[in-house]
Amino acid sequence: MTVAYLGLGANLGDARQTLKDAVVCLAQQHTIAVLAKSSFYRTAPIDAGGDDYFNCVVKLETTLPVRHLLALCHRIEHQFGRERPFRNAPRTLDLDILLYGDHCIDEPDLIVPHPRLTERAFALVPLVEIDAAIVIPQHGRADALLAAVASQRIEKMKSPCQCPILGALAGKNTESSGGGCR
Ligand code: A4P
Ligand code: MG
Repeated sequence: MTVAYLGLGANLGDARQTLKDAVVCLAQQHTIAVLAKSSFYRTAPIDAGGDDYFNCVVKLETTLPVRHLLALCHRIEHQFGRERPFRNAPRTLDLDILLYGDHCIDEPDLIVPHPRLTERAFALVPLVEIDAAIVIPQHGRADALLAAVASQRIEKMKSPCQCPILGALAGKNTESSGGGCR
């Protein structure tokens, strides 16, 4: 079992509802146990256009090797209607592997820790919310990086995602979900 952190982002369609459904969808996977999720944050697009994003971070435990986890992320993005017309285009759902245990991977199609994690408030702030003392391999404590991204606009949503589903899904009972994988 490996503990991993996924960054979720969306700024097309009903982005907030999409994030809620995507968290449920992750929890419905038999290969994944969702351990924690951050609040939702409304964030200014960074290096991108379009509407404000909604972002959050999910902490999970998984039996999946990292490449299988990446493939699962791509599959779920596809289910949620993700298209890639150009780099950093607005998206219905983006799932990035921020951390996978303490692994450091540097391959053409997979870089972990995520290469831009340390530069982005929309990833760092929810990550630190979940695990205040988390260490990013090769970078040190995440909370020490927050000052450098303090100018990026990020607003914590007042009513965090109400997801009784995470408890309900302990037994992976998809019948009662009322959301989740599409
Ligand atoms: N890839 C390599 N490493 C990883 C990883 N750790 N996790 C590859 C996931 N994918 C990884 O990804 C492009 C390729 O990166 C994939 O083929 C995968 O094999 P993608 O999902 O098609 O596109 P992406 O996520 O837009 O790419 P990237 O480079 O991760 O973009 P960024 O840097 O994450 O920027 N502003 C706000 N406020 N909120 C956002 O969520 N997101 C972006 C995307 C820009 N600005 C944003 C936000
Ligand atoms: Mg991505």
